[in-house]
Amino acid sequence: MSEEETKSVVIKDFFKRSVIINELDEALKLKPDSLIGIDQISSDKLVENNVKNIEDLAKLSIETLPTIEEIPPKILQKWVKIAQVLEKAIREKIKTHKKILMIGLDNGGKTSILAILQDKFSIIKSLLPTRGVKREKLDFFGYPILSWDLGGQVQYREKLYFNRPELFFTEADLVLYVIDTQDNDRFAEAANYFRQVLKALIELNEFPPIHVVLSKSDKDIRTSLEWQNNVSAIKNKFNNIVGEYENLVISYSDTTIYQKETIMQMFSEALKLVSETSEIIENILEDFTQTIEGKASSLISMDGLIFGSFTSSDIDEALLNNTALIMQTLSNFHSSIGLTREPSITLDFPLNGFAIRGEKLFEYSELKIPVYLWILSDNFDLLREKIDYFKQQLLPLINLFL
Ligand SMILES: Nc1nc2c(ncn2[C@@H]2O[C@H](COP(=O)(O)OP(=O)(O)OP(=O)(O)O)[C@@H](O)[C@H]2O)c(=O)[nH]1
Ligand SMILES: [Mg+2]
Repeated sequence: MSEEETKSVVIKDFFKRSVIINELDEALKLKPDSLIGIDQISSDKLVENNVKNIEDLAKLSIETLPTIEEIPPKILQKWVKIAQVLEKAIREKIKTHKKILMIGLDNGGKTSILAILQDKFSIIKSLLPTRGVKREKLDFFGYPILSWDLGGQVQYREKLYFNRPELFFTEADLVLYVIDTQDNDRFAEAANYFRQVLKALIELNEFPPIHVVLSKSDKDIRTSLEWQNNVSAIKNKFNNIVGEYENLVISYSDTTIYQKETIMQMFSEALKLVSETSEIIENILEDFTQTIEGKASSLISMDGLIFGSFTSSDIDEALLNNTALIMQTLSNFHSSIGLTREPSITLDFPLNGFAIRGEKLFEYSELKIPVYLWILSDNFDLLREKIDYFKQQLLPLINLFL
């Protein structure tokens, strides 16, 4: 399938099956109830209020939503966001790939992280310092990505990147700034480089989301006071730098190449910053969790990308996500020895009065990667009844995640 055709299919997934779309541009002129999740009565109410089609719906502003009788504001907000994503996708014909910049001092662990992400475990041992910039096209969880790994040795930092910043720092969709948490002698140097990168971006009028990767957070040292002090020192330094600029926010994740799941969680957090649809996915997960009276839910691909989570407690979220990632590793192992993949996986904690269950929802991208909806709950009675409704809403959003 050509990229154009793939995209039409992705967009058609937003519409009810009975709706026939010949030209994508016409799709925005359809009545609101041609979208999955909008019923006819609500659609008629929208039309009465001059929201005649999907284009009108996308034009509403989330901040100043009109009050429409019988449509709760939260629901209307969700529909507006979906209409906006759809409009953008149709108008832009979707950019073909996202560009991710990996930046940080030499020896920080950038190339190693990219290697682990691609399951290239055996090359780690023989990695050499990256010479200049290494560009690579990756199939990132089934999404096309271009990674730019900027070698951090001093000669490149001093003589290359800042002499021609427009060649390196433009059109990035995401910046991952990698810092070695074990190398406290170089925190000041790392912070200094970070400041230079920020300055270059701002001068170029580029404002990609920035995620700081606290690398080499190996399991055996994480409990040590020294490592914890190191992390606090890094966050202090970096937050101070960011504080000098208005409206600039950064987030952090810690990783170690010895636990692939830390790298998957870091990428999931970072990609959520880039995603157009992650916020809507999380709204839908909230609605779902409340509808089935669960404690937490997460949508995770079999290769470990966490599209979104909902919970009212961070402990429940950590419990659910970590359990789900390990159960998925187990399921992948079972599949590798020839067992059929189970559509539903459950782990029971009878003494604690709850269970964790993963339901396979669908497969996405040309790689046919299974996606599971994971739920932490003490009662799964409502799940069977409601799951199809949410599945239909989530699929198109996953296809447009990046
Ligand atoms: N203990 C530990 N060592 C790591 C980890 N990640 C990377 N390393 C080691 O750190 C060294 C440098 O890793 P690279 O990935 O080459 O670093 P880089 O940031 O790409 O360096 P440049 O290409 O010079 O900018 C290698 O010896 C890795 O094995 C980690 O999570 N824990
Ligand atoms: Mg490197």
